[in-house]
Parts: sequence; structure tokens; C-alpha cells
Amino acid sequence: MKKILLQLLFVLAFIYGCQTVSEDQESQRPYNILFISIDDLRNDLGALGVDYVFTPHMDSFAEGARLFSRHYVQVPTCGSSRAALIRGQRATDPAYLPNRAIANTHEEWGHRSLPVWFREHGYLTLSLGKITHYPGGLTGEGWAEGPEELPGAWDRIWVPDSPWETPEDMMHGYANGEPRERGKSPTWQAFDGPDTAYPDGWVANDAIDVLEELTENSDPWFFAVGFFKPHLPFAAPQRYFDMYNPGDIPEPEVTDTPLSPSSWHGSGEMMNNYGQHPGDPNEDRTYARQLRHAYAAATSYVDAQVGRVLDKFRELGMGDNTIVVIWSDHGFALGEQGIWGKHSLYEVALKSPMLIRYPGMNAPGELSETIVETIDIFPTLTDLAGLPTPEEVEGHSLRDQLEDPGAISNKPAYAHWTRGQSTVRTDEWRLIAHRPEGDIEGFELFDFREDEDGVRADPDDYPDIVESLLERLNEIEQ
Ligand SMILES: [Ca+2]
Repeated sequence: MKKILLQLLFVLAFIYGCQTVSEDQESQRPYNILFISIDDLRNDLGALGVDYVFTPHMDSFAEGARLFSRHYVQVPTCGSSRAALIRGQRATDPAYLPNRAIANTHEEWGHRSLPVWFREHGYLTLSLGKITHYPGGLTGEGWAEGPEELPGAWDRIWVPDSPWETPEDMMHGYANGEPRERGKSPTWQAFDGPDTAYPDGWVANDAIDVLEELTENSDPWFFAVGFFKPHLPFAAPQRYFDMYNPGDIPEPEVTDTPLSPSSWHGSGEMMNNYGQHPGDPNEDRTYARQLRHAYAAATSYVDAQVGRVLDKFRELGMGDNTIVVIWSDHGFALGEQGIWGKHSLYEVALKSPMLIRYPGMNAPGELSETIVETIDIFPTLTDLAGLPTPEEVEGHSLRDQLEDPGAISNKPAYAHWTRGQSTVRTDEWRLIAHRPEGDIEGFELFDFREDEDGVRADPDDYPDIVESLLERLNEIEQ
């Protein structure tokens, strides 16, 4: 018996030795992934030609990456846009529209979510800050206890140990630990203090520490770093406000207002969840300018925190073996269409920054102007990392656009929102369909043929266009 056991051990040792040798010979270690998420950042990057907002760190990163100028999210709100990202599927069913979408539906698909998929393929998975809807991953009181949002996804999920008492307080945090009082706290705040006066300074500190620790990690890693700004309240240390001359911040380009009653928009998140409004920003131009100034300051603040993390990343020499993605979960209207908020299917709410960099990529720094979607991120990461892709994933790998910035995708972008609203965006048109009870209540049509910002068109003037766009919408909703 003892002899048999010894023989067995010998055979096992031999097999193990062979595997080690062949792995060393056949491939290098798989790419790590650094995924940086920013909350509610519209396409206000200097690298995208927006000259009144200062984003030097992301602009500098863009010089070595592929910046997608027409990236569209699947849903214009935090939790459900992030659900689409990690589920890799569109929100064609209302179950995927609430902020609780992941918590409510993960039992169907959580076994092959983006982090689980990498974890099952040997990756250490880490989530810091706001990646899914609930920073820290718990859904109960203050998000500091209760059921997990996405069980089994992360080896470690956490928020920094900081002055804010709960993850919920941190997500809407004011200076030095002050929580939001719903309906009462102001829409913006400037505090004369260090970067750690607000939560994102703490997120950057933790990210920097963990990157240092990861240099010792033997397995490949997937590190998701989720910042909170420029999400409301538009808050940042004073010096980020001082970067701007308020007179240089342009007023919103209010090209039109919604024509269809079903698309009326009350800017509810800003007007109801926050207080101390000096007036309606659509009427009070001073307040409108203050809000736009504060959003720009919060954008420069989060840009600086991203820069701190990327500086450490470069210092540690991680670029040779790591894919980096910078992504925002949706855009934000600052007065466009008379809206102050994200919850609409207009261009400014659905378009957000997306940048990807991987080792040895071709033509870094060149822009891709083709239409891409958030659900493309999942298959792009599995493709670049050399992993299979779950068959349910609906996006497409962006390898073509990463290898050739001029590569065109003919795939339109789709998005969904509450009350039966859905939209399709092609190269030339955007159709928004309002179907609250399944019946068609109305359409909105935007024409991008001459104007890259789009011009509202009368759907009755383009019946063939509307019909073909509606067919495309119906195809994905079946
Ligand atoms: Ca968001």
C-alpha cells in the first residue's frame, strides 16, 4: 500500500512538473485588467475637443490609448447601466432598469457576470468604490449590511475606511464625512481642503496602495476602481473651482425642448433629491452657470484622482502586462433640452467617455469615431485576455477598432428607459420610441447627417426612416 501511494505521488509530481514547464513555454501570464469607472461623466474631455473643461490626466492617458468619441450606454442611470456592463446584455426587459437591477436579477445570470467570469478563469477580482450600484456590495441599511448585491463576484469588495459613516453617505458625500440630507442638501459644494476632503481622494489612496500590493500577486488580477464624481452633489476641493473663470463656462446650448408630452422631464434627481435651489436653472441663468462651473470642477477633481492612480500604475511598470479601461456609466444634461440630469434617452445622457489601452496596441492616441456600446466592453476584455466569451453576451469585441482606429462598425447603439421608452442610434439618425403600455404613443427623431450634435426632425417628414429604425428596435426586443 505504501509503495502504491509513493508511486501515485511520483506520478502526480511528474504531471505537475510537466504542466509548469508547458505553461512557462507556451504563454506568458495573462493580461491583468485595471478598470476605472467614473460616475455621471458626460463627454467633457479636453481630448474630445471640449475646451472649457480641464481634464489633463485623462487627456494624457488618451494619447496612449484608444478614445471612443461615440460610446453609448445601455441605460441612462447608474445601477442599470452597470448591470448592462457586467451582465453584457441590453436592458430590453424592465427588470433590468432599476438601480437594484443586479440585486434583483443576478440569480439568472450572476454565475457568468464579468467579474465571476474572470474569477473562474483564475483572476483575482477586486472592487473598490462604486462599480456596481452598491459601493461595498451590500444592499441593506446605508448599504453597510444586508444581502449581497452580486454574491461570489469579487475576492474583495470594499469602500475606503474614511470619515463617511456608510457607503451610501460616501456616494453622496459632502466635505469631511458630512452625509446628504435628501431634499435638503445643496446641489454643489466647494471646500478649501485636500483631495481627501471628498471621497474620491480616499478611493485613489486605496487604489494606489492596492496596486503596490498587486505587484506581489502571482495570479492575474482584475482590479475595478470606481470613483464617485462628478455625480451630484457637484462637490470638490476649492482649488478645482479656482481653475475656472466662471465667465468662461458657456451656457447650455438649448437647441430645443421636448415636443412629446411623454418625454417631459422634471430633472427629478437634481430638483427633488437636493435642496437650496436659488431658482429653476432653466430660468435662473446665474444658477445654471454655477451648476455648470461646479460640474466642471468635480470633473477636474476626479480627473486628478484618476491621474494619481495612473501615475502609480506607470511608476510600477504595470503597462506592459495590463489592459486599462476608463469608462463612465452615462452622460448628463446640464440644461440641454431643458433637462438637468441623466434620465433621458437624448444624446447627451447616453454618450459617455470610454478609453481602452493594452500592451503594444496599434496607433495609440488616435480617435475611433465609430458607434460602440457599453455591452461591447465584456467581449473586448475576454478577447484581449484570451478567454472565451459567454454565449449570452450581446456586445461585440472592439479588437478591430483597437487595431485600426478607422475601422467602422455598422452596429447601431440601443438604449432603454422607463415608461416604455427605447432608442436606436445609427450613424445618421436617432429614433426615440415612447411606448408606455406597449402601444406607440409617439416618436422623436434626430438627424445627425449635417450636425454631429443632432437636429430635431419631424418624424412625419421621414416615414421610411422611422419605419426602418423601428424595425431595428423591434429586432432586439423580441
Ligand atoms: Ca452614474
